[in-house]
Order: sequence, then structure tokens, then C-alpha cells
Amino acid sequence: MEEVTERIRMPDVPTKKILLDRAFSRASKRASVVRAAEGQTEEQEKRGRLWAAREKESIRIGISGDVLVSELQEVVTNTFSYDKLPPFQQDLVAVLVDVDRFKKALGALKWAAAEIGTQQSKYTGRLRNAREFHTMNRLRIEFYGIASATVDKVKKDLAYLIECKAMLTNVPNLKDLPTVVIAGLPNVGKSSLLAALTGSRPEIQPYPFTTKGLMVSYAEGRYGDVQIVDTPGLLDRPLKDRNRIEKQAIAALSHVASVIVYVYDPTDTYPLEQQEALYKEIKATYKKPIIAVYNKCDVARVEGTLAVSAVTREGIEPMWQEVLRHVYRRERVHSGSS
Ligand SMILES: Nc1nc2c(ncn2[C@@H]2O[C@H](COP(=O)(O)OP(=O)(O)O)[C@@H](O)[C@H]2O)c(=O)[nH]1
Ligand SMILES: [Mg+2]
Repeated sequence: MEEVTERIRMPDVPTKKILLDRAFSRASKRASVVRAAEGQTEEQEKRGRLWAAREKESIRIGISGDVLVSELQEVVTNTFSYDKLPPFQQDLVAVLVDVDRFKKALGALKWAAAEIGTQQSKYTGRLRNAREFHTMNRLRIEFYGIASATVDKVKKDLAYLIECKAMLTNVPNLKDLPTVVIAGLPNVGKSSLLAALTGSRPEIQPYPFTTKGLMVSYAEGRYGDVQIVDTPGLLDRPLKDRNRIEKQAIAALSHVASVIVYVYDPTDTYPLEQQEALYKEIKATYKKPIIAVYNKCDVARVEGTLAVSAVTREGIEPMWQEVLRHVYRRERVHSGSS
């Protein structure tokens, strides 16, 4: 399987105001320690004062420019690359944010960093040739003006990236492993089966559009771990009750699912027709191998089915072998075609 290195991650993105305040205050602080040396003669005094003025302004331009450039660049380099994300995350990100706008915002920050860098060198050069106090002062004021105006041009981009970061904290980072997704109506025993299969407490991953999150756990397969995902609030209701965004989020799961385990409950929790209806819907939506499992066989069982009990563990091992057969059949097809 392809190694996925890219994860959804974003640094803290400063607002325009925070960025400029940081740059200019750091610059004045550093410049404030510069003092003119005391001279013996008036001539020496003047030369000392000129040196100090040039030094001060050069520190101000240097530090403020460096802070702006590096902060803008850091936002760009520490933000994930959408195109390198696995398809599951790409789908979810696309549901949550405007990908074009997101990419343009990052491009704009890159541009601003380069622009400020260019201006910084230009003004540092001019300052070197300046012979008058007022020229030095004017050059620094001009540079500050250009830097502020440049940051102002990307103000909306910064604001949008801040919004994106808030939206994207909810996106789960699933591992790139063969994955079993568990579906079925509420209370049929999905979480109990997850526990029975993995023997460990699931990791709860936040998932946009649900309050409950994804339950993720791992079980041993034939060639390493298999990821098992329970999806409370997602794959446990008919799709017709879902809005567009929820449907897209549900569809995104199809990218990670190698196999779906659909859990039936043959006790009288729900009529079997209702369970059958959701089964058919999920089968049609996902176009993935789907294995019907009849849980709670300690209480009731349907002849000729894959009967299990999450409570007594009856049938768990044969069922897992059946799941693995499908997992690896799929992986073979998968790697053969890519
Ligand atoms: N008798 C019996 N009860 C079960 C079994 N599996 C789950 N349950 C019970 O069914 C209820 C719902 O289980 P849960 O795993 O929370 O269902 P979920 O909503 O599909 O995740 C709980 O009270 C479980 O104890 C089983 O195999 N046999
Ligand atoms: Mg549950």
C-alpha cells in the first residue's frame, strides 16, 4: 500500500494586526539599544549620531522584514498540501472548506513574503547610501508603509486560513491501513463488536457533522494491523434523512473502507425489513464488499447466516477470517490496478 505522509495540519495563523504588531514591536525593541558613541569633537559626535541613526533604521527594516517574511513563509510551509492528502481526507476537506480559496490564500501569503523580502533588500541598500537623518527616517517610514500595505493585501487570506484551521480541527486522521467500516442501525451491537474484535478501547476521532466522532481501533490481520472504524451517527440511519453535506461526509468514508461489516440484530430491536433497507442503501452507495453479520446469536439466530455474539464471542473468530478474506482480496485487486 502506498505510504501516506501528508496529514491535515495547520499552524496558528496570525491576523494582519497581530502580524504587523509583532514585526514592528520586535523591530523597535531591537533598535532601541543602539546608542551613538560619545565623540571628542563636534564632527565626531555628528558622525556617531549618523552611524547610530543608520544602524537603528537598518535594524528596524531588517527585523520587521525578517519577522514578516518568516511568519508568512512558516504559515505556508507548515500548512498541509491538499493535493498530497489521501482521497478520504481530500473529500472531507472539500466538504468543509473552499479548496480553491484555500490554495489561493496560501499562494497569496507566498507572494507577500517574496514581495516584502524584495522591498527589504531594496530599502536596506538605499539606507546604506543615505547621508542625511531625514533621508534615513523617510526610507524606514516608506518601507513600513509598503510592508503594511502588502500585509493588508493578504488580510482576507489570513482571515480565511484562520477560518480553515478552525474547520479542519474536526477532520480525523485515519491510518493508511486496510480498513473495516462497521454499519448498522443503533443498538444492534456495532460498538460491542468493535470491542470484541479488537479487545481494546477505541480511539475516538472527531468527525465533522457528528457529535459522537469515529471510533477507531485495530485488530491483527494476516499481514499487519487492520483498522476498524465504527461510525456512530453516520452509517446508522437511512441516507434519505441526510442533508447534502452529511451525505458527502458519508461518501468520503468509501475511500477508506476496504470492506463494510453490516450488523443485523435478529432480536426484536427493529423489524428485519428496516435493517434490510439500510443494508441495501449502504450496499448501493458504497459499492464495496459488504458482509452481513447477525449479532446477538446468544439470544436469537437466523439459520444460514454469519451468526455471532459480541457478548459470548461465539462465531467471532470465523467471522473475522471471513472479513479478512474480503479485505485481502480487495487489497490485491487494489494494488494490481494501480
Ligand atoms: N445479548 C447480546 N447483547 C448484545 C450483543 N452485542 C451487543 N449487545 C447489547 O446491545 C446493546 C447495544 O450495543 P452497542 O454495541 O452499544 O450497539 P451500537 O449502538 O450498534 O453500537 C448493548 O446493551 C449491548 O450490551 C450480543 O451479542 N448479545
Ligand atoms: Mg455504538
